Amino acid sequence: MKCRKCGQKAVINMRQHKLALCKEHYLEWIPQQTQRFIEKYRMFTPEDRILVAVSGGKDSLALWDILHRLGYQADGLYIGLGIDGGIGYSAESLRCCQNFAQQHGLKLRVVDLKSEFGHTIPELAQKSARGRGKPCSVCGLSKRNIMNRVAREEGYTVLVTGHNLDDEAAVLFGNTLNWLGGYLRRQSPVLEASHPGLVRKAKPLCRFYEREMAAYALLRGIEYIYDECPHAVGAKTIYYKEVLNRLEAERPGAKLRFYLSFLQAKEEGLFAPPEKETQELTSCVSCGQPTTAGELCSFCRMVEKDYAVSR
Ligand code: Q46
Ligand code: ZN
Ligand code: ZN
Repeated sequence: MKCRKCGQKAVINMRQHKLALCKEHYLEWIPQQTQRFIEKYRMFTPEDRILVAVSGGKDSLALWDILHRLGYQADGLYIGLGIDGGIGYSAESLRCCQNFAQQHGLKLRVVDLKSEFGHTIPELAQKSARGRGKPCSVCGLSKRNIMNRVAREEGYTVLVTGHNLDDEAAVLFGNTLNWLGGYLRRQSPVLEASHPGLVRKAKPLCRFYEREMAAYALLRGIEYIYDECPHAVGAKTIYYKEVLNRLEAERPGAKLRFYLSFLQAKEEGLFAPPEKETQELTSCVSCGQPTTAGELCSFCRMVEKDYAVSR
């Protein structure tokens, strides 16, 4: 297989694009495409101050690398979840993020859940009814609260995450199987801030396949944590990813078409919100974040109750 641009040996063949590229041209193509998506979905401009949520995995570190290469002002945010799972998951992922930041002279902000809020994610999941022993719901809630809070308090205008096409298609598949209208309406490459207390969110990698990101990270020599979070085992999205991979193997491009046709249908008004869908948001009295949950937001209720008990 030869590179379509220069005829040298190709390192990747993207059947869905009918495009094979050599290392040099692939490493050029990815940032060019990312820039196209940033503009197409009006994610941000060079004037924005960008906060990249980094987990130590290939996608978020590749995203940080791409934004840096494109000349954006992007700092990293790492949230220490305190997950070990017998593989030192959090410690190793933090090390990868710090290593990347240091190599590229970039600023990494670290928030450690245990030292700032008293508990790790597994501890919170044990205590909280919301977790019922499974940490992902507690973890998602904590990450959303902290990411938005840091972005707001430190003057970032946009928060970006490394979700790739496989992630987005799996979530879309789950939401479609259950026709979850509210989630379908909100799923988008860019989510405008619907309240002064919220920061705009964007997913610049949403049109890249996971294997394209893995190839990019590898070819750029980015050191990332290979292991998935140990709590991801058995998650529904992993099952949806497998189903979609089977479809993709037989019909190259199926995943991308599924996602892009959804975006198109949305643009054409298929998921327009009902006229009276206004959710009242108030500010949490403890952390100031917008909430629909009453005086205290769900995150503060969870950590304050547990924290107060253990102090
Ligand atoms: S980090 Fe957290 Fe994920 Fe681990 S505990 Fe679940 S939600 S699986 S992206
Ligand atoms: Zn080439
Ligand atoms: Zn709060």
